[in-house]
Amino acid sequence: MRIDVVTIFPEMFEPVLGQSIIKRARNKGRVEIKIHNLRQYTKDKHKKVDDRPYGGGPGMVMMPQPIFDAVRRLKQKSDKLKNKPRIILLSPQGKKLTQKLAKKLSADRHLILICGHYEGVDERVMKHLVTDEVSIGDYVLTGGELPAMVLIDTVVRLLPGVLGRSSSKDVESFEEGLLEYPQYTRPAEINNYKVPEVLLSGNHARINQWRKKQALKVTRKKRPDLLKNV
Ligand code: 9D3
Repeated sequence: MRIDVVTIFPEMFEPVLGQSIIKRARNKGRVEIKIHNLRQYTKDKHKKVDDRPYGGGPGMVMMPQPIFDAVRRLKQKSDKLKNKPRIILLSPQGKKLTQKLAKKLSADRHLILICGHYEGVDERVMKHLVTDEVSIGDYVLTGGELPAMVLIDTVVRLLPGVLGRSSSKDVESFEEGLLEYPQYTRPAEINNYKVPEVLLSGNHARINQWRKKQALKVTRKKRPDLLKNV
């Protein structure tokens, strides 16, 4: 998969996307991630990316020209591969990012992410360029950069060959709609707190039964809303 990000804060990305599983996925060639500075596509000497809203009112609006030009340039790479990129605007008005949406996005060849800012983006960008508007939840952030990184993180870990076998099973578990069962590691006792006896029993039928029951119990207690989907 190829992921292009268009942003006015390109420096925010490398410290996050250059770590851990995403770093490994990039090094293994499972994903190519490129960050593009929107200011490179401006045409005035001050590299202006925003302007005052027509009709008046507070705040600034992201100008359409640098965004159209940046995305036109990035689309050319997809045209050569004979596929249409998905052009995603990270926006508080978007469809909420869920595991289901992440799975759908992970099947694509090329994502172009546009990070919004200020009071908003010129409506013509949404109408004529963007194919998907995505939000990460109902709270107000300062821009689309953190949401873009969240989206990249959740999509990249779903790409073939990125996760090992052991961690891919939690993909299934969340999709079954339950939280994880409680986990323990050594020591078997700390500050008088003991690991549940069943886990030390070696009886895998009993252990599996216990874990299933615990997963239900934990879900009922912490996220009862999830049980409606099971
Ligand atoms: C002035 C009204 N604001 C809407 C509540 C405008 C506005 C606020 C914050 C416009 C952009 C932003 C910056 N946030 C994002 O670009 C954003 C976001 C978010 O704030 N929450 C959850 N998901 C996302 S995705 C992009």
